[in-house]
Amino acid sequence: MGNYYQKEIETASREEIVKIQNEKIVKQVKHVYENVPYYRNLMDQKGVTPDDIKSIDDIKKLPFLTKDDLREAYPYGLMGTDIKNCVRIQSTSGTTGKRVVAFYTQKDIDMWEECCARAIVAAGGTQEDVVQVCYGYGLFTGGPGLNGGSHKVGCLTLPMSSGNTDRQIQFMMDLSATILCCTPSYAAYIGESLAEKGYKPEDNKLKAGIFGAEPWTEEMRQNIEKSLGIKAYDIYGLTETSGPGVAFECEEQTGMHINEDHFYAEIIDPKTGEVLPEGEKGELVFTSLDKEGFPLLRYRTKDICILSRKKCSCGRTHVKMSKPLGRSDDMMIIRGVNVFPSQIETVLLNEGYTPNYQIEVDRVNNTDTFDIYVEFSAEMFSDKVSDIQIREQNLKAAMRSMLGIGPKIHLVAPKTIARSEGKAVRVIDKRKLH
Ligand code: DLL
Repeated sequence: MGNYYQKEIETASREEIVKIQNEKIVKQVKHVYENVPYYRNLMDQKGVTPDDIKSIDDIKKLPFLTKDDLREAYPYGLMGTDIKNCVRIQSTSGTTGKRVVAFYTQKDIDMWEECCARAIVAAGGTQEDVVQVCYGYGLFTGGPGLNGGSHKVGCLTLPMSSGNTDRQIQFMMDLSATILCCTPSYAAYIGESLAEKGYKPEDNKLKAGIFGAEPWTEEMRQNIEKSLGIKAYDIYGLTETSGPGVAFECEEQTGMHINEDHFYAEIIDPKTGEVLPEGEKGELVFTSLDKEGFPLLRYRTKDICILSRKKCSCGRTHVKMSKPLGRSDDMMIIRGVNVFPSQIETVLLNEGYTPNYQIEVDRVNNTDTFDIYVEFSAEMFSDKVSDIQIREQNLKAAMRSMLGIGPKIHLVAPKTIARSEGKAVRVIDKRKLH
């Protein structure tokens, strides 16, 4: 059993959690109905009134919200309270279409930061720690969320933001940072840069990392844990629900506990909208039970995952979500075959490559092309063209056996694929499919 930031609620019995959810949902639906005309319309169209919601089980009666609704209601249409009560805006990192803009009251910020504090304590954080936050600060929720959580725990916080890796490393080493917060791709890059500068994993004082905001595999976890000499924890969230900290990993590292006293999770069939039983794979839907500024009900995340109520050895009782296994919209269909970028990453790391790669999909003469650019490491370097060809063929075969489809592999020199300081752009899909 580890430490908890808010032990009573993090280890509450099922009955206690349901009781809290029952009370909060009744209040929240009434609040939204009275304050958010956009959602009131959706409820009216479905013939549901706040009186129909008597407990958390009644949530199924409510209409879903989607990203399209957010676009339509942009910017203020889903705000849950007057501007005068809100103190902060955050926004998505997305560049397509209109951005998602979320609003926070001071109470919302406190709740969000407490969720992040739970994640930091679950990763072993205490007042003794020096937390280096290199998620982006600004509109993106990563920096502000983990920064706030780190303050709540009482850690010495380094608000680095992303980028300038030499400076990150200098601060990390000079100030003996013990916990690193950033995207997993940036963590892998920092590990690689440390090695290049001649540091061994044991030369840094880091003990843990809290990595999220993009999909990453178990293989990537092992790669980061080894290169930095730490335990790497996953953290999940989205701007629409506040930001990081909606769910976080504990010492078991087998899924992320969802902060169920604030966020109610459902898994639905993305095609029919039907709620699926525990253990089934489907689209994750969140209801924020007590947010005031941006109180989304039944928001469809498009993240595909599985929920589990299996007892956790850490003592936390909140339901766990698997790593997102893809998005209902990131799955690529290449020559009729379903391909998830995470499968490609798994193969690359299993075959001893670095996590520096890019996937390119295009359509030429009505046929899909599928190319993977991956860096070979210095040890693999060979002047002999035939050596490189053999490596490319082997990797292609490994991909084919995982994916059922063989991509064209391009081994490229170390450092030729652009490094990411935030979310890595892994897939370039040039096909116009929509
Ligand atoms: O990425 C919030 C965040 C910041 C989470 C820092 C964790 C750490 P958005 O930019 O709105 O918010 O993107 C949300 O990113 O729907 C997922 O598809 C993806 N995502 C977030 N965390 C994870 C994760 C932030 N741990 C979208 N694993 C979500 C896989 C993740 N995907």
